[in-house]
Order: sequence, then structure tokens, then C-alpha cells
Amino acid sequence: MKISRVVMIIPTYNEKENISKLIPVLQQVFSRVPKKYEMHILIVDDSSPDGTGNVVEKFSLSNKNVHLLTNPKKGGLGAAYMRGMTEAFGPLKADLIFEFDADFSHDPEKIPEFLQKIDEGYEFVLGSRYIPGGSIPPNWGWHRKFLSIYGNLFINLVLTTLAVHDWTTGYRAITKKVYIAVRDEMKGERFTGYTWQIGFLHKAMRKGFKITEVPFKFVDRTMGHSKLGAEYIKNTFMYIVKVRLQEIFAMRVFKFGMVGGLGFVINTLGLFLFSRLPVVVSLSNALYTTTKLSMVNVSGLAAALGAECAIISNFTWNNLWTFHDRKLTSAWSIFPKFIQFNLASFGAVAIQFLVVGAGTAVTGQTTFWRFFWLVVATAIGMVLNYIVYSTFIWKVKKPHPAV
Ligand SMILES: Nc1nc2c(ncn2[C@@H]2O[C@H](COP(=O)(O)OP(=O)(O)OP(=O)(O)O)[C@@H](O)[C@H]2O)c(=O)[nH]1
Ligand SMILES: [Mg+2]
Repeated sequence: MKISRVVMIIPTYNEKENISKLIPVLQQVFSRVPKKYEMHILIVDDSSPDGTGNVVEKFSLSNKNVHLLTNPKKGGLGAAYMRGMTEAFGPLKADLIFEFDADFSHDPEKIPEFLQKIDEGYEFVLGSRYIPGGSIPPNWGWHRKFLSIYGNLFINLVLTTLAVHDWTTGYRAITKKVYIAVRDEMKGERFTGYTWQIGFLHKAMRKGFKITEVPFKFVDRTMGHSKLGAEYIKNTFMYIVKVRLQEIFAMRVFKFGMVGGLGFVINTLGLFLFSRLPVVVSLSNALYTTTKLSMVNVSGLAAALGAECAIISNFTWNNLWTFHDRKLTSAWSIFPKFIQFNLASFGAVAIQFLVVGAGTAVTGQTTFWRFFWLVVATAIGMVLNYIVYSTFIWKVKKPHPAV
């Protein structure tokens, strides 16, 4: 997509001195970016008591590319950015926005470098403090340094990615394409400062956008006050753990495991209950008298009934939950698949018998080895079942060829 209109979104709360110095500095940098870019500034002010809004309004009279958006009350950084982006990509017709702080922590001289990366085809550019050429202020206290450095490492670990070095940075360039893809998921949740940044980046990353980093030296604010508080740290921690858990819960393998676990409980309970049910006892007696098969005893019959209950539960939950995106709905597709499912389950049990039998034949029948082979056999059975389910029973639906 051709990028021509760029809006720098700057949220402010009590930044009067900073903003009156920052706007001229930004205009200066704008005069040096390639002519194809039309640069704008959008200040999102939460009715700052110090009159930041009035200062911006004065600027906007003589600077046509300076815009002010006023929120009636302080609503946090996430809400300010959400409104700012809606305005920038909507009425202001931006192709690209920047997230930028008012307090001079973000070096404006780096703006052309961000634009260069966009030119190269990146869709999301982060200003990073933790790659060569970037830095945090040397005068930061050890706890803030520690939190910032190890906090980022921790986020990478929890979210199992190493692609990004600065998750919490508030210096970013974001294309409209990324915004469109991510915005709906960002609505409806109340984001504080860091969770907004982490959440937005994480969603964009999972959608596979092209992301890169530009190093910059973070400068401590000299005017105004920090809005960073202790509750930010707690919120951030809770947020990333929650996000990761949600991801795990959404994983097919996890659901498959849960359904299997429930099946195991049902199986065990069924064995216990059915073997005590008078009707099962008399049925087994009747069957034994007619067939004379020794396996048709009470526990054999109870085991079979318990197993079938587990199979029905597994089939139902896998259909409704694990493979809900490939759900079987009509009776005539469910019936043959249910038969296949039964065969696969019996197959898995047969393989387990074989593995335990062959294994203990080699290692001997001690309790340890029996248990060991049972675990191995169960693992093999589960993997095979998963393969059968996902490739035969709940096949990926092929789209109908166009006629
Ligand atoms: N509109 C709006 N802007 C906010 C709000 N909270 C913070 N900001 C602005 O967001 C930017 C970043 O906030 P800072 O307080 O600098 O947070 P920080 O950079 O993490 O911490 P320090 O640099 O130590 O102050 C600044 O321009 C703030 O004025 C808010 O609730 N509403
Ligand atoms: Mg700051």
C-alpha cells in the first residue's frame, strides 16, 4: 500500500511545557522527511487541568497540520490511543500513524528512520531500547532498569517468542492494515499503558505482520510528571499471563487433552458403577450362560460399558469443542464418523495392549516397568488418536471448487 499521509498521535496529560516545545521540533523534522509524506500531529488530551489543550489549540490555528482531540476526562493511555487511531485513520485519512510521547523521551530525529523501514515494506516499526544503538537512561534507579530489562525478557518467555526486544516501547509506527486487523480485538478491554502496547503488538505479531525495530536512546523526562505507577507492573504481569493462558486454552491439542482426561474419569467411574449395577450383573450372567465365554464376566462387561460412555463423551466434546471449526452436524455424517471413532478407540486400546505386552516381555513384569510401559503406551495411543481424528474423522473441509 502506498503510504502518503502520516499522523503522529501524541497522548497528553498535563504536558503544557513539553508540548509547546515539542510541536516546533517535530515540524522541523517534518521539513526534512521525503516530500511524498504529508505529516500531521494529533494531540489526544484528556482535558489536562494545566491547560495543555489550550496550548495545542493555539498551535492548530497557525499550523494546519496540528489537530486536537479532547477527551472529557482522564481515561488512561489505551483509551487515548484508541480514540486517537479512530480519528487518525478515519476523518484524518492517515495511512500510517506514530505513537509518540509528549515528554521528549522519544528522539524525533529517528522519525525518518521509521519511515525508511515502512518504505522497505515493514508494516509495524518499533522504537527499541534493547537492540544495539538503543539505550535506557543511565540515571534510572536499579529497580526501574531491572523491571524494564527483565520485564521484557519475561514477556518474551511467557509469550514464547524472541522476535521483539522492546515490548513496552511507546515509540511506534503502525500502518492502517495492522490497525484494521487488530482494532476489534482491542475494543471492549480496558488497557493501561503497558498492556495496551503489549496487547496491540502481540495481536499484530500473531497475525503475521512484518515487524521490525529501530534503535533509539530513551531520554528521561525533564518537565512534567510521570504517570507510571506500581499498579502498572501488576496489571502488566496479570495481562501477559492471562493472554498466554487464553492462547493455550484455545489450542486444539490442549482441548484434545482435556477431553481425553474427562474420558478417562468417565471410564473409571463407569467401571466402578456398572460393576455394581444389578442389571449389569444379571446381563453378564445371562450372556455367560448363552456364550460360555470367560471374558463375559461382570467386570469385563462393566469395563466395556464404561469405555463406551467415555467414547461417547470424547466424540461429543471433540466434535463440539476440539474440532468445533470442522464440526459434524448432520446425522448421516455423524453416524459413520462415530463408528470410525469407535474403531480408532479400540485400535488405540489394542496398541496399548501390544506395547505393554511387548515391553514387559523385554523388561520383566515389575510394578515399575508395568507402569512405565503403560505411560508409554498411553502416550503412543494419544498421538495416534490425535492423528486419526484430525486427518480422518474431522478432516479439514476443502472449499467447494468454483463452478
Ligand atoms: N491522554 C492521555 N495521555 C496520557 C495518559 N497517561 C499518560 N499519558 C501521556 O502518555 C505519554 C506517556 O506517559 P508517561 O507519563 O511519560 O509514561 P512513561 O513514559 O512510561 O513514564 P515517564 O517517562 O517516567 O513519565 C505522555 O505523553 C503522557 O502525557 C492518559 O491517561 N491520557
Ligand atoms: Mg514518558
